[in-house]
Amino acid sequence: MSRITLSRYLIEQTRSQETPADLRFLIEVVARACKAISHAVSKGALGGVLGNAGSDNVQGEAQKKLDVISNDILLEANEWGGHLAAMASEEMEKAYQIPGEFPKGKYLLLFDPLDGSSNIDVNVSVGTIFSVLRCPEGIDAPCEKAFLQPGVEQVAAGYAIYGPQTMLMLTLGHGVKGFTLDREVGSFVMTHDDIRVPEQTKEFAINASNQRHWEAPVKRYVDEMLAGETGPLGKNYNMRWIASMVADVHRILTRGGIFMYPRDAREPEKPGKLRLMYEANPMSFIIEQAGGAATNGLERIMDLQPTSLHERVAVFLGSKEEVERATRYHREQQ
Ligand code: P6P
Repeated sequence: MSRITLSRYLIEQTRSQETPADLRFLIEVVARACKAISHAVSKGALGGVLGNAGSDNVQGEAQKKLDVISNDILLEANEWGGHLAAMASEEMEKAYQIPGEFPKGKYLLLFDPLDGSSNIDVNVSVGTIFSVLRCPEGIDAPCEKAFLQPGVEQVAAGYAIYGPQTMLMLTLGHGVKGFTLDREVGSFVMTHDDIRVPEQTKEFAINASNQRHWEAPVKRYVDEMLAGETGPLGKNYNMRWIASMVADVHRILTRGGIFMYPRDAREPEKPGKLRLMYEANPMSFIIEQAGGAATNGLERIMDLQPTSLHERVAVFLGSKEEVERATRYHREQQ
């Protein structure tokens, strides 16, 4: 059987009128940028790209050299094509306007160029997360407000994971497809046609060192899983925490599980650590398209109305049965 490359998949989606040609072009450009990021990441110490850049991002976190390199790769790849109205990134405080010499398009692209970058220096999988929105009509220079759309408005979302394999997981709103990079040819080849998250699981992901800071529903839920088959859930659970959202979510997309980053008492004024617009929303879109669920403990993440570009959110996502249980415990606490 002939291989289905990302390009062939996108052309066939366009032919069936499900994917406009300029959205197809956008995805191909982002995929090409992810190949370049994969190449930069894989050099490691040999490429002089490890360590800190000597600057902080908008969250006040030290930027890694590869954070900045990855961000620049995505900006440079996307700014000239005429498919975007503007871009936004975890690494930039304000929206990035398309330079005047280039035509503008109708989409907004948001990304975390290198999620989990604290893991790079220890050679753990990292990734690029991206989300695509339509730019509201009649806006020539989209400022932050144009981006503030709920996750249900996304027309596409995906991530690249730079691990033992480089893979691109993509949804255009018609399920989730997985593509593996064939480095010999330089093409992403479809290796996972219709990915489904198992409704049930025995695996959870949370940073357990924060337990003393969690709210009561999270403590109850995790305690019940730790109680195993002798406890109220009647089964033994396993735990994984890679501290790279792309890697943890990829495992869950592949074999089920629940990923949790709850709000906690360390920063009570913040609803959580992860960012809504370019981490939680795209990952929620993918997980829901694969039959899973994603809430902030109380509400569906993709229904949340954003109020700022870099706002944070609590995240419970993955196997539907467990996300519903965690959410039920929060609602009972209300
Ligand atoms: P912690 C990486 O910095 C990140 O944003 C996500 O990729 C990851 O899930 C989370 O933070 C890890 O946070 O507090 O466990 O280091």
